[in-house]
This record gives sequence, C-alpha cells and structure tokens, in this order.
Amino acid sequence: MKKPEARIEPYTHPAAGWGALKYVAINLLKEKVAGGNYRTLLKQNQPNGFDCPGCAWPDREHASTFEFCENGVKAVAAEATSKRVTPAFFEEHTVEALMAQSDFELEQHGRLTDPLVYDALRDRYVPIGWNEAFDLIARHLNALDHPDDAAFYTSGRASNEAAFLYQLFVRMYGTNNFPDCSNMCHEATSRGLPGTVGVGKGTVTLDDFEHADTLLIFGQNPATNHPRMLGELRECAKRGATIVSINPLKERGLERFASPQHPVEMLTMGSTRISSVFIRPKVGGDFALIKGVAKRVIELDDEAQASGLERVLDLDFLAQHTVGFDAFADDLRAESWDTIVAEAGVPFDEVLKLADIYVKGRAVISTWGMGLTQHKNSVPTIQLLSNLMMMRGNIGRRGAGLCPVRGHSNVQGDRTVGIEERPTEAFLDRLGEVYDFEPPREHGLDVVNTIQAMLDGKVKVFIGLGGNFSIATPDTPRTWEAMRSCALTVHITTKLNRSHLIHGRDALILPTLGRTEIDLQNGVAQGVSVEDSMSMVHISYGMNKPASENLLSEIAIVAGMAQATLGSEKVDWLAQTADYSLIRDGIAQVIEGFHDYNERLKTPGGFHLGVASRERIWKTSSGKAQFLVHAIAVDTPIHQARKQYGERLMTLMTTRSHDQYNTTIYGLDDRYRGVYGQRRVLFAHKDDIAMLGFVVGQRVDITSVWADGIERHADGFLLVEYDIPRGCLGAYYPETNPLVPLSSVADGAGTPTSKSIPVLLKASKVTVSETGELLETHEAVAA
Ligand SMILES: Nc1nc2c(c(=O)[nH]1)N[C@H]1C(S)=C(S)[C@@H](COP(=O)(O)OP(=O)(O)OC[C@H]3O[C@@H](n4cnc5c(=O)[nH]c(N)nc54)[C@H](O)[C@@H]3O)O[C@H]1N2
Ligand SMILES: Nc1nc2c(c(=O)[nH]1)N[C@H]1C(S)=C(S)[C@@H](COP(=O)(O)OP(=O)(O)OC[C@H]3O[C@@H](n4cnc5c(=O)[nH]c(N)nc54)[C@H](O)[C@@H]3O)O[C@H]1N2
Ligand SMILES: [Mo]
Repeated sequence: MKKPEARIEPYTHPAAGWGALKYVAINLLKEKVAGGNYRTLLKQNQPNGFDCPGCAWPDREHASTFEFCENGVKAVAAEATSKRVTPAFFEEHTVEALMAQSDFELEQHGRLTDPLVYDALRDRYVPIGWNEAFDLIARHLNALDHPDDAAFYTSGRASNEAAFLYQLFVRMYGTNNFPDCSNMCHEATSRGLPGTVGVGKGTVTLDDFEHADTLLIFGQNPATNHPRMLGELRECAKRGATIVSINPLKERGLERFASPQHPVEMLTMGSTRISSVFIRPKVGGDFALIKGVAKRVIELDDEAQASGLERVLDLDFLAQHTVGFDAFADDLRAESWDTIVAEAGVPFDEVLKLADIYVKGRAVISTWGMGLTQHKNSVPTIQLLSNLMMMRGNIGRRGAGLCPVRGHSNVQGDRTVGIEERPTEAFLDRLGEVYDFEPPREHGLDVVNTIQAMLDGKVKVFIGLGGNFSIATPDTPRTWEAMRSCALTVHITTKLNRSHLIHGRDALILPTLGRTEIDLQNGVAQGVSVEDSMSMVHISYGMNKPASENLLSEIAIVAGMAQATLGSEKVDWLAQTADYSLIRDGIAQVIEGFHDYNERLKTPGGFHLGVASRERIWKTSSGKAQFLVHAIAVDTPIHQARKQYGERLMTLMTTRSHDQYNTTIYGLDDRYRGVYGQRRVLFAHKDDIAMLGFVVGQRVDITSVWADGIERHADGFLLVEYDIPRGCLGAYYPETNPLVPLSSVADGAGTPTSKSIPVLLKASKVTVSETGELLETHEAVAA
C-alpha cells in the first residue's frame, strides 16, 4: 500500500468547506464504494433511512434535507466498502503475520464475511458453522464455576434491540458483568449528574439551541467528532449568540466553519466565525476554572445586592428547587484565588471574563466531551459544572441546560436499555417480573475491573458485542496479557481489528451486519432503534445489500448464543429474531418511557424519552437539585509526580485525529491540526521543547510515571511545536494507550484517565519509518 507523504503544515482554512468535500471523494475512492452504495449516503439520517453510525449528535434534518458530514461519510464508506476479508485471506495470513500489520492496514482489508474459529495448530482463523460457533460458546459458558467468570462487553453501536436482548441473555445466564465503551467515555457524566440533578443524561434538545444566547463548549472537538454540531453552532453564531471554547487547544474547527449546506458560503469562500472567546485551561484544569467562575458569580451577586441591582443568582430557582446552596456558597467564598488560578492554569482576568459572559447569558447551554470526562476528578468536575448552571437556573429552562455530547451513535441507548454493570434494584425487579426469572443482584465488572479480573484468573470468557477491546482499553501490555489468559474470546464485529488477534485459547470472530445494511428476517426488512445524545429515540433501516450472505444480524447472533446456552424455556429467542417488534414490546414493558414503543417509532424523527431534570423533577435522594461541595484536588498523582520530577514532568492528553473513528484509522492525516501522512506525533509547547533540551522534529520516547513500579512506555514520537499550554502534551489515541496505567481511573466512575497521564520524555532509541511507524512488531511495542 502506498503511504502518503508525511509532513507538518499548519492549516489556515475554515473547518469543513471544500477541504471536506475533497476528502469525501478520496474516501469513497479508497473504499471502492460501489455505485449503488453511493446513494446510501443520501439516506443517512433521513426518514426511512438509517441512523448514521458515526456520532450521537441528533439529526435536526431527520425529516428534511440531506445533512452533509465528512466524517459521517467516512463512517458509512468504511462500512459500505467493497473490500472483503474472506476465509481465503486467513488461509494466507497467520495471526502472527497479521500482528505485524498496523491498525490502519488491518482495517483496510475490508468487511469480514464468515464466522471463524481459531486453529492453534496452524495459527490461523478457519471457517466454522454458525451453530457450531454457538455451541462452542455455550460449552464454555456452561462449564464455568460461576457466571461471574465471564464478561460481556458492549460497544455503543449496538441497537436498543440488540443490547436489550443481550442483557436479557446475560442476566438470565446469571451475571451483571457488563463492561462497555461508556466506561471509558461519558461514565463520569452518567455517574456525576445523578448526584446533582438526578438523571445521568443531558437536559436539552436541539430546539434549545435555537433559543440559547450563550454556549460554553468544554473539552470537545466537534469539527472532527461531531461535525453536524457545527451546523447548529453556526446558526447560533449567526444569531449573535456568544460561543466560548474551553479547551487547552484552540481547535481549528471551533474558529471558523464553512458550511457545505450553504452554497453561497462555499462559492464565495466565505465562512462563519464560531467561537468568539477561547479560554485555555491547562490539561485537567477545568475543575479549578469552574470553581473560579462560580466564586465570581457569588461575588457579583454580593455586589449587585449591595448596590440594589438585579440579583445575579436565580433566587427563586434556588429556593424552590435546590438544597445545599449555603454550604456550597460558603465553600466558594473560602476558596483561594491563588489556588484557583494555579490549578486552572488560566489567568485571573480570564476567569473573571468567563464569569462575566456566563452571568450576562439569559439562556446558557454547557456542552462537554472527553476533555472533561477522562480525568481523575471528572465526577466532581461535572457535578460542579451542573452546580454552576443551577446557580442561575440554567437547567430545565428554554434555551438553557446541560449537554453532554456522547460518542458512539447508540451509547446512550445501550445504557438506557440495561447495559449497566450497576443496575438498580427497581430495574432488576421489573426485568425479573416480566421474564419470570431471578436476575443476579450483585453488581458486575466495568472495563478496568474486567481486565483486572482476567489478570487475577477470575474472568475466563470474554464476549464482545462490537468494539475493539484490546486496543481501546488502557495499559496495553497488561490488557493483552489479560485477554490471552482467557479460555475463550468472542468478537461480534464488522471489520478485522487487532482484538481478533489478541485472543484466548479458543477464539471466535462472528461477522455481523452493519447498520447501513438491509436486515431481512423471514423475508421482512427489520428496523432497529437508537437513542441520540438528546434522548430522541428513532428507527433506523439499512439500505445496502449485506457485505456477505453468511452474515447474521447482531440480534440473531445474541439469540443464537442464548438459545445454545440457555435453551428456550423462558424466552423464545428465535421468535424474537424473527420479528424485532417483539423485543421492543419487551423493552416497553421493562423500561420507563417506552410505552407504545412500536407505535411511537412511526413518528418521523421518533420520540423524546423524557428526562426528569429537564422538567425540573429531581430524582435525587432529597427530591431537589443538589449543590455538592468538592475541594480543588492539590495532591493528585500528577501533583506528586511533579514534586518528584519538577517541570520535566508533563501532562499528556490523548485525543482523536480527524481521520479516525476511535480505534478505526481511516487515514493518516489530521488536517485541522496540520498533520499529514503520520500519526506518531507529540504536540508540545516550543518553550517546553527547548527547556527539555530537544528540538522540533526530533523523535522522543514517552514513559509514564506511576507508583506501581511497572515501566510503561510508548516510543518514537515526532516532536511537533504546537500552541498548547506549558507543561501539557497531546498525542493520538490509541497509540498512547500503553501509557495509561490500569489503576489510574476517575474516582467514582472508573474511567481510564486518558486525558491526564503524567509522563517524562527522553531522546528516542527506536527506529521509525518516515510515516512514523515503528520498525518493530506490534508485540515489541507493547512489551
Ligand atoms: N470522526 C469521529 N467521530 C467521533 C469519534 C471519532 O473517533 N471520530 N469518536 C466518537 C466517540 S466514542 C466520542 S466519545 C466522541 C469524542 O469526541 P471529543 O469529546 O471531541 O473527543 P477527543 O477527540 O478525545 O477530544 C477531546 C477534546 O478535549 C480537549 N481536552 C483534552 N484535555 C482537556 C482538558 O483537560 N480540559 C478541557 N477543557 N479540554 C481538554 C482536547 O483538546 C480535544 O479538543 O466522538 C465521537 N465521534
Ligand atoms: N487513550 C484513550 N483511550 C480511549 C479514548 C481516548 O480518548 N483516549 N476514548 C475512549 C472512548 S470515548 C471510547 S467510546 C472507546 C471506544 O472503544 P470501542 O467502542 O471498543 O472501539 P471502536 O474503535 O469504536 O470499535 C471499532 C470496531 O467495532 C466494530 N464495529 C463497527 N461497527 C460495528 C457494528 O455495527 N456492529 C458490531 N458488532 N461491530 C461493529 C468493528 O469491527 C471495529 O473494528 O475507546 C476509549 N479509549
Ligand atoms: Mo466514546
């Protein structure tokens, strides 16, 4: 495969625009998307079309015109590719040989066509019949001492129907071991918000964006990860709303945007300014920053009160709807400005500026992404942000509210329908009642605890409904050791990925239909449903011919495993497969908000699931929205490491390039950040590069600092001078996952701290190709 030229070249154009159209064409050619399947792209997010398998941003245009999204096209093209990975491919490649290929190369081979089982004697995957595969799974599961010795992963593309049937099967089998991608993603949101506003979901809908006058965008890169959100922000900006980006990086896509939906803007080479203010905390500085803003709100309110002006706090909201405000305000008054400024990494006057913008806003929306959720103190940070919003009644009011922007297109829905390692008693009671069984009560394992349990020899069977577990997870060498210690690993996936190669003693690859493909059961096309980031539930129908005749839908695979393992005494699994509306009937009976599910899915655009906090109903222990007091952490592992190593100690954030979907690498460019043809780069401030005695363009090896005596390293990164706060570094995920210690997680959420890794740099000792690939095997990288 010809590798593109590697270079660094700052990007000077607006986001999207003609550049995006060019890249769309390149991707369609690269994936050799066949004629008929081009048309698919026009059906993306359309009535009677399919839900884009890209991000979880809602579809405003679900009922009208085609919404263009470069990265949505990439996601669809990757699935609609005409390239195939057949059994013949595996005849030609041993697992050992495939291990030498990069993640980018593995992905490029195309769609998996047949179920495969690992043949240890020949170190190859070979074909297996579907029923034999299900029997192998049943034999393993039924041989375990206890159902808790198996773990059942879910990645957030699984539909509500697939996820619900999966959790039913697993709970009937007897465990709550549901690690899922959410554990690595918005878990801090899902665990943090219930403590303040009662529900772990956002409180806004797209309509609120039409009425907001102020938007605070925390730790998010929408031009890459939620491109359709830019269309919304563009409208807000045009209307004169103030948009603030709070991010260590000045992400290009938040500066200017040329909308492909607007021909005049494209033809005149025009663009719209998105963010007018950039506040740039150091990595992990948000908690202190938000605390500073909240403290200033109190000060401004004191001043207003003293001079008889309109109060800054929403006193009615505070009195009627909240508890704990006095203690919260006392804590803010007592907080030191020096600590705030030092820990936020934001100058005092900028904290005041942000507070001014916040209190001027009559309708404020706060959005956030991984920049807030992947730190040790992410749960307190999100609780504090919701408290800041509560101070001025910015929750449950038109044009205002909390907007966590989720990742995978159905990650929110999966949790709603029961992919939850810590289920509530009420949910289990209801599930048991409807399906007539006694669900397991003990809470299960999340992602990090699953890996640890494998290392401890406890978990022996891993089943993954989608995803790329071995690559998305932290502490790569330990994760690989864990996966290889399993008796059985099973991956239900669409495309070849490295997790298939990091396998247990027995291993299966079970290829499945993607969301873009027609799902026929007994000759009837089935739709599946998903919930977006704003709690809208809608139906999705595939349009493309399946990539192979030997694919089963995720639902059929789950039913096959369940039937083989449990039999059909309690649930007629195969009947559920024949008609997905039966699964929806089950969801409607078990889960609140889904009454008349099948009927309500017929509404174009679907229905809103109802979020209590949006209605100012507070499902907290006190029945009110709660203010919580948290201190600024000044003794984290990063603080401790800095004490030991001084200013040489850096904080590394790991982030996505423009050409990837999580672990799926579409290409080697990150054009908004000026990186082309390579991924092994490390963004650093020029003064830090000099201070450490390096030069721009030099390669360095990264080691992380963690008190367990294990040396963790990722080597051969090209130093790129970048506008990033001093003391902070940025690099791409997943290459940097070997650096994230398994035990370094967000308190109360268990999320790996992949946005704040304490690291040291040294001159590189490894050999790297021009495009930045390590000239060693992937085994060696993880060793
Ligand atoms: N094309 C594409 N779309 C995607 C994905 C993809 O990989 N590709 N992934 C999907 C998934 S699963 C998810 S979760 C989302 C992820 O979407 P994002 O949440 O945008 O994820 P990241 O790329 O990890 O970038 C996070 C942003 O946080 C900033 N940041 C880092 N550390 C801090 C910090 O300490 N404070 C603040 N304030 N900001 C910080 C980074 O500079 C970056 O701009 O996107 C989804 N959509
Ligand atoms: N260092 C670091 N680590 C991170 C992150 C980070 O920012 N930094 N982000 C974390 C986040 S937010 C997330 S969500 C996780 C992502 O973790 P995962 O969800 O596990 O990873 P993905 O890369 O999204 O999974 C891609 C694979 O899913 C399969 N697939 C694609 N479509 C389908 C489908 O329709 N059905 C099925 N069954 N399979 C399908 C394909 O085989 C593909 O190879 O990674 C986390 N890891
Ligand atoms: Mo995610």
